[in-house]
Amino acid sequence: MSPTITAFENSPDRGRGLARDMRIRWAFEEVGQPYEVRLLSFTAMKEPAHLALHPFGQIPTYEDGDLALFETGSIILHIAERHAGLLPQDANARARAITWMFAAVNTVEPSIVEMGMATIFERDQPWYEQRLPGLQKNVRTRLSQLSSRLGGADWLDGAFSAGDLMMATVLLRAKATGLLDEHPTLTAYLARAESRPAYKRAFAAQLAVFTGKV
Ligand code: GTB
Repeated sequence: MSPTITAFENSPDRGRGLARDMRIRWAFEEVGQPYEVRLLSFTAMKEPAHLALHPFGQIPTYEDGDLALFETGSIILHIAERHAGLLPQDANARARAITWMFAAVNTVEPSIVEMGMATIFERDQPWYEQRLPGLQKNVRTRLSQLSSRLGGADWLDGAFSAGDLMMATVLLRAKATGLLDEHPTLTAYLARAESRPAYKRAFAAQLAVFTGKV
């Protein structure tokens, strides 16, 4: 039996790569592991059956035999540790790749998500225009720092790794804020990631949920 993940039955972006099941789909495609997808409505995500898998009532989850996981970082690390292709063999390089996974979700993603959420949910608030510059500044700081570190390299630390996979999916959300365009190094990095055949297969599979074209 292939592992099963959960995903949105109705995603706000209509399957264009922003919902976090994209990360898991991409990781599976990179390592050549087939997978099943169970689609959930927003109502079903908050019901006991799903809460037993995911305490916060979110997607994605991962089930394989008697193992159930939530949190994309944990799921991708699990996949990367069991299959070749997403983490280097060398112990130090492996530790650095895992560090980039954490940096993506812990250090770069929060300001991007905060700004994205404010743009969607707080746009009509009287204080939104005052708050926006601070939110943008926080995103710009992280993107500048990341761009400086990447410099002229193709990937964050040697060959493409789970760290790049995670960072690229975070940058997809930054692209939606419009601020990524200020950093040609990062737009080129993201384009490199998006041109990977595994990414394209994952993107097509997520989109197919909404277009019906497999
Ligand atoms: N830290 C968790 C992880 O990494 O797994 C975060 C999981 C998470 O945020 N899941 C979101 C969710 O289930 C979907 S990905 N939200 C519903 C809820 O909390 O009730 C976030 C997301 C969804 C859709 C878009 N979009 O369409 O633009 C962008 C981001």
